[in-house]
Amino acid sequence: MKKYYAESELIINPDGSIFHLHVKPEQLADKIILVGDPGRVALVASHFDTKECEIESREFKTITGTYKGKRITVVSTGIGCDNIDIVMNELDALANIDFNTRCEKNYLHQLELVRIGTCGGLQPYTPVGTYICSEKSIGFDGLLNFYAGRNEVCDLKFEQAFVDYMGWEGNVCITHPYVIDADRELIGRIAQNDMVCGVTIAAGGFFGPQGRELRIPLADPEQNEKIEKFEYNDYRITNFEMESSALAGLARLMGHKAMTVCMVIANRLIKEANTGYKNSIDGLIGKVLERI
Ligand code: R1P
Ligand code: URA
Repeated sequence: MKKYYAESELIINPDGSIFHLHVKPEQLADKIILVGDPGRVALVASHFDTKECEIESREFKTITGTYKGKRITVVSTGIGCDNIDIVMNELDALANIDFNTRCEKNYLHQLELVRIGTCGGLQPYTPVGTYICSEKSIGFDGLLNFYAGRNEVCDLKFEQAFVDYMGWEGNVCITHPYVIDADRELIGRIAQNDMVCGVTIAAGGFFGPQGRELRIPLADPEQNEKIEKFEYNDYRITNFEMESSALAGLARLMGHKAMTVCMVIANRLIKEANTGYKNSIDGLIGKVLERI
């Protein structure tokens, strides 16, 4: 007996598109590039040879087209893992639920998702301009804790080692972090030998959760100093961004392949930032389009 998804659970617009993205099932490619900034969608699509659709709804801008014969959809997610919950569930529904019957399709339609983002570097070898692939993500965002199967897909030993090291056990103010791997094959294909692979902290905010203190003091004033020095099985934490954990975690639970690669725009150790990064991220976009 196939599960039926009621109108309140899977919201389909009168034109047959999915609720937030406004995309219809036939408009989605199997290869998907996710970006945070809606303005970055046009930059990715400027490389396309053809364009078949362009859709805009809230912070979600979508273009499907082709690059050197590959059909690719580029979607903006806006900022944060809450938006990744929406985007991943809606993309998965477009691929794996029949919108006419509101039931799951017979076979899994696997998607390949690469997020191209910006991040803050945490090591001396991750200066501004470095491309960092998130081999593992530590989710400070708590999203995956709401889904069954979370313990089966997460690296629980790494998780415990990190919580013990930070001294956060029993601290009810801080959400229990989850540790999740990106798709290994995808990482190998996209990173090749010109990107750094590391552990990314996906934070539930840009300021406090990333150890930035403006006028309000932090709950753990030593947070970033400890994070920069953390080591586990030869892994070091390389960068902060805000979506890679939710993307890798939901993709794993849904059966899709996903990873994140970010360009460093601020190095937190040496306190430098590049606000004019919008042109230089095009180099990273070019590499991902060639390798996806
Ligand atoms: C914060 O400035 C935003 O930048 C990073 C973070 O993950 C967060 O979304 O990624 P994007 O440049 O893709 O938005
Ligand atoms: N994006 C983040 O989330 N953090 C940074 O420091 C830079 C970009």
